[in-house]
Formats: sequence, structure tokens, C-alpha cells
Amino acid sequence: MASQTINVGKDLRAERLQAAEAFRQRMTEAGTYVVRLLSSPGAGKTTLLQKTAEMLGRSHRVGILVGDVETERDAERLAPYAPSIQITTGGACHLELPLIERALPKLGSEAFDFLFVEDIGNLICPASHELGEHLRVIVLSTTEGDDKPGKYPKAFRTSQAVVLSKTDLLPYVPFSLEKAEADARLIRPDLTFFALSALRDEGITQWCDFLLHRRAAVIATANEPLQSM
Ligand SMILES: Nc1nc2c(ncn2[C@@H]2O[C@H](COP(=O)(O)OP(=O)(O)OP(=O)(O)O)[C@@H](O)[C@H]2O)c(=O)[nH]1
Ligand SMILES: [Mg+2]
Repeated sequence: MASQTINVGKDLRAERLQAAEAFRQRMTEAGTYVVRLLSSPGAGKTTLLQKTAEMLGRSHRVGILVGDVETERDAERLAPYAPSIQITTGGACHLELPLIERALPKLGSEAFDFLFVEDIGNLICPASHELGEHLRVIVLSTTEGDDKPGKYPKAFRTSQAVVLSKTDLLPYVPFSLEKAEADARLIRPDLTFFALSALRDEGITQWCDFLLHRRAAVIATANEPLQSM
């Protein structure tokens, strides 16, 4: 088949990256730390967000945008813990920045300390799209197999942290936390790891402490210039 190259006269990828950087800058200036969760379907993103919003919500303003192909189910689950808006893509396998920007005002005028974005459940498409988050986190559950980092390297290469979820199931499934971590570190050695069970409330405090620490580093840099020694 004959192919044809159409020159649109601009670098669309560069434009998208610029827009993401501008969004991140805007969020930083507003004091909002943006955390995005990626995972396979059902790895436990929403359950983790319920526990996270419950804990962080005691001291911080939390907002949540949650993506799915269909239904409002995740936003309904999250609503008791924090203002939550569902973004339904109707088929698309990832969120894009214009969808985030359109949904954000629906959370209300309140400024948030944390904005969590749950992307559509899969480890392929979301990894190729920059949303202007400060922190990208992969949730990998013990029921998925400890060989997944090597099979979906881009998702791990573009993230800064990994949550190994559903550790309460470790006695029942052949999953090695050490193997999963070693496999992921081959792709990105500086990943931060958490092993937790959201269902049993195990490891949530350490995870939330990490988020507070990461937020303080970014927001302090932007709003409170370091004093010269
Ligand atoms: N045993 C166990 N089950 C869990 C844990 N966390 C979540 N689950 C269960 O795993 C299933 C999927 O959890 P969700 O939180 O909906 O997962 P998700 O990643 O948001 O799913 P999608 O949005 O559909 O991609 C639910 O039945 C949860 O109750 C956990 O720590 N341990
Ligand atoms: Mg979910």
C-alpha cells in the first residue's frame, strides 16, 4: 500500500510536553501536588486511593480525578473520602491532559494540597502520555505475577515509585516481592518501593508519609525559596 507523509508544520509531541509542563507549573504554584496512579485493571488503585484520601484528608485537602472507559463506579466509591470526579473516555485506553483540565474545575473552587489521578487500568497506553503530574506511581498487585515489570518496561521506566499491592494474598499466590523489585530495578534502578495491603490497612502510613515528604520537597522549592547560607 502506498503511504504518504503529511507535514503539519509543528511538533505535536513537543507541544503536548510543553502543555504538561505548564500544567505542572500551575499546580506547583497553587500548592497542589499531583500524583498519578497507573496499573493493570483491578490492581487496587481505587482501594488504595480510598485509604490514602482517608488518611491524608485528616490534615490536607485532597481531590481525585478517576478515569475509566465506562461507569461512575470508582468516583462513587471515592466520594465518601474526598471530592471525586469520574472521567469516562467511552473507549480510549488512557487519560489526556485536556480531559484533566476540563474535569478539574468540577471538583470545586477549593485549592487542593494533593490531586490524585487514577488512570485507565492498563500498563501500556497511559505510560506514553504525559499529564503534568509530579509523581507517577505504578500499582502492581501480587495476583499479577512478579514478572510484569520486564514485560511492560515503559510504565516502570516513566514512573518514580511502585506500590506492590495486596500483600495479604502473598501466602496464596506465587509472587516474590524481591523478584518483582529486582525486575523493576533492571529498568529503573532509582524506583521507590512500597509493599502494602490496602484491604488490611497495612503499609498505608508509610505510603502517606512518603507522599507528604515528596510534596514538601516540590512545594517548598516553588513557594519558599531556599535561604542562602
Ligand atoms: N486481597 C486484597 N484485595 C484487594 C486489595 N486492594 C484491592 N483489592 C480488591 O481488588 C479488587 C480491585 O480493586 P480496585 O481498587 O477496584 O482496583 P482498581 O485498580 O481501581 O481497578 P480498575 O479501576 O478497574 O482498574 C477489588 O475487589 C478490591 O476489593 C488488597 O489490598 N487485598
Ligand atoms: Mg479503579
